[in-house]
Amino acid sequence: MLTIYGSPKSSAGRCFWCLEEAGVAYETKSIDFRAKEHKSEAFLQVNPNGKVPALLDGEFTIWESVAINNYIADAYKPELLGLTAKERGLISQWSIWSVADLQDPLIKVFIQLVFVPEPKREEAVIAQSLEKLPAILGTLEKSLEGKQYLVGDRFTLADLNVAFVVGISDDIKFDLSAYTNINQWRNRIAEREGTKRYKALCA
Ligand SMILES: N[C@@H](CCC(=O)N[C@@H](CS)C(=O)NCC(=O)O)C(=O)O
Repeated sequence: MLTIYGSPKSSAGRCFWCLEEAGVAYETKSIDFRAKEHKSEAFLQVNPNGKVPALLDGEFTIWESVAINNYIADAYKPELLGLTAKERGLISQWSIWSVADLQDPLIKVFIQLVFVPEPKREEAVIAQSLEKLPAILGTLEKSLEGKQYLVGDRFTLADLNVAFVVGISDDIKFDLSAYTNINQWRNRIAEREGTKRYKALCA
């Protein structure tokens, strides 16, 4: 039995989604941040960074959400990782891009709007981050031109990891209406049973 630490509404969300796509049985251990459980000796044994998510598979432990997804796919649904070296390379490219480039401005705005009380908000951080989004989202929009999915014309970890981060735009009410290809791709992904099961966990 697999054990995932964290909540579907955190960075761990992409791992819950991947577990649902892989169709593998798992149990959840939520971590009480207010009680500083993530910094407890017991949890630091699981993830020395004191962060969620982390995944246990028997005696095996892994942390860092994109790496966890690679592991889940590799172990339980390898086609999500790509069928050829070229597909696997491109899926890795998009997965890394989602956290290295796309996530940074979205998360900065999310933190300001959701966690920082209004009088203390750093409007400059919000403005600078929002300014970066059109170019980054433009890369995704162009890459999806004439395509159903990012790699190999079927749903893979590239779609899951990128769509998870694009989802932050809903939380910050960023208007995506001009991005036709991204919207069609998101609608396609939303129809998947794995996506529906994951979204139900967040409801
Ligand atoms: N790069 C890590 C980030 C994990 C992360 O920052 N998790 C947050 C929750 S969304 C956390 O546990 N924060 C606790 C802390 O930083 O003390 C991953 O993607 O797994």
